[in-house]
Amino acid sequence: MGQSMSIFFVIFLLINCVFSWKKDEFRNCNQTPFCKRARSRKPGACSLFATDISVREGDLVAKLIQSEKGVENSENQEHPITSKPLVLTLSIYQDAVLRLKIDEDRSLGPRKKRFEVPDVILPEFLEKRLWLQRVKEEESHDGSGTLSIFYLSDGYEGVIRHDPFEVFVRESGKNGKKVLSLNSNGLFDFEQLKDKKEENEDWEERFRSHTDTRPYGPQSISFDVSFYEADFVYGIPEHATSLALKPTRGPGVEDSEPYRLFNLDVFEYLHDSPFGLYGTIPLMISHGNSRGSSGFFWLTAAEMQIDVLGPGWNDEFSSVLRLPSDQKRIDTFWMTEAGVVDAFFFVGPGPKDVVRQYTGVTGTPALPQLFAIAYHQCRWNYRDEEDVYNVDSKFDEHDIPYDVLWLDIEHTDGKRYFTWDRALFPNPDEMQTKLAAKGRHMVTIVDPHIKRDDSYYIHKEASQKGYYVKDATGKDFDGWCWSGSSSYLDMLNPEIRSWWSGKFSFDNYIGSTPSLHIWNDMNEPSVFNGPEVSMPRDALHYGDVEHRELHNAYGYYFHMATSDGLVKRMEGKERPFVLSRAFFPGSQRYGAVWTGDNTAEWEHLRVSVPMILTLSLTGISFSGADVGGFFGNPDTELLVRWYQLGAYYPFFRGHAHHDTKRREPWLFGERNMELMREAIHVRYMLLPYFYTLFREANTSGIPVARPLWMEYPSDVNTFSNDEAFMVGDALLVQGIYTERAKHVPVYLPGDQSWFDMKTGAAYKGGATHKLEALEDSIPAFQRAGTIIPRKDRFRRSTTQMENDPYTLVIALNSSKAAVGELYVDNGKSFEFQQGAYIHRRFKFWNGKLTSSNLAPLGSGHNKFASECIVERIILLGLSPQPKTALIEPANQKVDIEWGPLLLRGGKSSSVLTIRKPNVRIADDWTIKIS
Ligand code: NBV
Repeated sequence: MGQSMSIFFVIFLLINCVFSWKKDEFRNCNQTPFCKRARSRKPGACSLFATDISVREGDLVAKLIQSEKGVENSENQEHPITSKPLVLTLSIYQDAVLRLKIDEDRSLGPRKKRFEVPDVILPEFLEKRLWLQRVKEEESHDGSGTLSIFYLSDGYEGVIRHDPFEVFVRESGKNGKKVLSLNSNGLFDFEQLKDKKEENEDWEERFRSHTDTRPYGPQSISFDVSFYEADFVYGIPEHATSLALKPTRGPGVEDSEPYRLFNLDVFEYLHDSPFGLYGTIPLMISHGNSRGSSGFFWLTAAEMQIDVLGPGWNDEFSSVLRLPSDQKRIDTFWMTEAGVVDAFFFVGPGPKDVVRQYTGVTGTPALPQLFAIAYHQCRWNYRDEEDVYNVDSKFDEHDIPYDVLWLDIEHTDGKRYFTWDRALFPNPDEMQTKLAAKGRHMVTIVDPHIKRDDSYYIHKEASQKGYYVKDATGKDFDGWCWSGSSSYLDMLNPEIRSWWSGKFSFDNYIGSTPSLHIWNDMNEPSVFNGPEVSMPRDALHYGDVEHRELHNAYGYYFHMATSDGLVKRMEGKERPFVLSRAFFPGSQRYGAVWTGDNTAEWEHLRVSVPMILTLSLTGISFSGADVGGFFGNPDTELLVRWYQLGAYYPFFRGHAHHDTKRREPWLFGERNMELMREAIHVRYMLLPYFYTLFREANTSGIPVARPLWMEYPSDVNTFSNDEAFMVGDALLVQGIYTERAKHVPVYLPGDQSWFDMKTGAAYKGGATHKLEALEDSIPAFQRAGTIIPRKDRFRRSTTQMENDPYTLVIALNSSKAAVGELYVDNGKSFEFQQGAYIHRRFKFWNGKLTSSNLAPLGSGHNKFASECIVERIILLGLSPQPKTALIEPANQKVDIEWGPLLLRGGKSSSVLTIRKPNVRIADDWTIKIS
């Protein structure tokens, strides 16, 4: 490292270590020209009308033209509107999805095509397009003019109002209620690309010491979207804030920033802020008691800012706007710097329907390998091989299972990824092999900044091949990051992605073995000396795409190429595991994400839940937060509570900054270690249930961790509850977020009972219970009417649990019935896609527990075999005490036991335990209790 470089680093680190979140480093809306302009627009300002409406090749096509009044009005303004028409296209798809595109009319010759994000929408989705047959015209009943109406699905129709134009979905029929609409408040604006004719501020923008050129002038788009019958809106990660989004404008809202969607590496982020963090998903979901849910998704990769408009925000304009007064609604305002309108309307009507509709467009989450959903141990940094062996053996010594040990940036030779610091890690393959012998895996970090060092093979090849992102002058973009002077691969280019993925082959990545997986950090991308710690907006990508158009998708492409690399190196035989910090719609297909650099504070523990639930709602099911908090030293109680909560995160990893004290579970005394071990044990015990849920997410998009209202959509008490969450449909978990808590209130929804997971004690649904806060666990309840499969024997890692027997926990509802599922495959390969799995349905009804097949019969099935048996069945909520249990039809008798499950917090109940029925999970069977 050169001297100047070292000085730069020291200064950078000092600045970052001394201060927390540096507000001034990041732009607010006022400092962001497109956001400032858009926010100053008044409702009703849009004077575009739809004309030339026709059906072309199964789509509705129209022109949007500026009315004469609109052109006149705008001439006196700072940015007069161009009067060139825009082209609007509406397409309909199966499952009631309406897609709206609006772009410039290319036949009128703008010199550049605006960027449309490729590689996100599934090809299968495009095949679901329906041929729009007929458009009928009618006069609206509320006097708002002519409407063109078309069939969307049974129950819904799409509508375009002509003047001023508005697009909406409504329930079928003349007076059908609106579900979602765009431009009802007349805020639509579309800045068309321009050629530089005169000198003015259009051609560049400045922030602090940075100037970004704007060769095409301002090119932003903004519009309002309304969600009808909505009580709350959710989604649009990533922000550290509540699950139900708070209004950012309107009466009573002081000076709030809009929710910003701009992938940024934010140092020490705050725990309650609309500020943009590492990833972006422009999907908003509404939910309300009267109708249910709907969703709106805008596919653009440019910076976006979204206002949630509080009630009464547009009161003074109500006479200009023709909004239905008989329907409650939430208005929102979407602004983006560039791109096109490519928006999707999802009608729901249930929350799960919206998630299914959205993941139908962008893909369902990949099914991870089994090891990846177990516990991960990370730290910046495990120093050397000795440290690794030591940590690994301590887990065994203390009987704590773990599956993956992680190596952060210091394991490399000078932050040259794919290399090893050979002084610290002389035998990386041997190290991995030794861990693999215990069934454990390792993860190394691979960041996108490539050290500009001619002796580094990746850089040498990349620069020779011209694979780097270019700066505005056409030279390789050069920025500072961990590796010093660095360049960034242009991951938009498929050829470069393919080259990159080849770098993970065992021949290329020396010292890697099949048990090594990958962590992508800093892929926003983070550039220490760039504007807002990222890349200049005028940097250039493949196909002359400006970075401003692509920014939010950069990390997505990097994640994609890395994940493809792991698939390739194993010749398609194993599922990849790649954790990414940046994300975008579709990231769920490539691996897990985590919530970045949180802090060891109680409020960060609390906000981890809404952050994970928001990701879950927007397709990213496999996510977690750093357990313990990345920055700072958690006190022991906080650390223990974090393990107890983290055990239920879909992605469960302990991680810490290098300046923090070591915090492996055995460093806090016997009792605290026991508590952390117990928390990790709970996760291992529940792995069969979690894995079944990951498979459900993989087939349907329905996430593993769910807001309560996803399971109880008509219970208003759940709508803004983001302290508790569901794991699947059977488990409710309530975190404890305060120090030395004596009591914890837990709201249990529904009219059925809930059973304390530890004691089996029953609690009434539809009530808030004030529970004693116990040291040994956080409250977790099984819903009556469900069956949870578990594996209760503790091993070193998941691999060693493969042949272990199962426990089934049956929680009976008031009809003395329950159902549940179990999904099992080899936990590793893609063969499940050809049907190599076991999928069972368990049903308890009328005193009988039956196991039946849920997998489709036919080719490929039965290719996965398992000898695993059920060794124990626990029945909660049974009375009176039964006398016998018989396996039918042979009527073979099995041992039963009646007694308390466990005494805790003064409550316990008697449960029935059926011992050693030893029926195989792969078989059909019935056990009768009487
Ligand atoms: O690679 C070092 C860290 C990593 O441990 C952390 O998890 C990332 O979010 N990384 C950020 C860069 C430095 C952060 C101060």
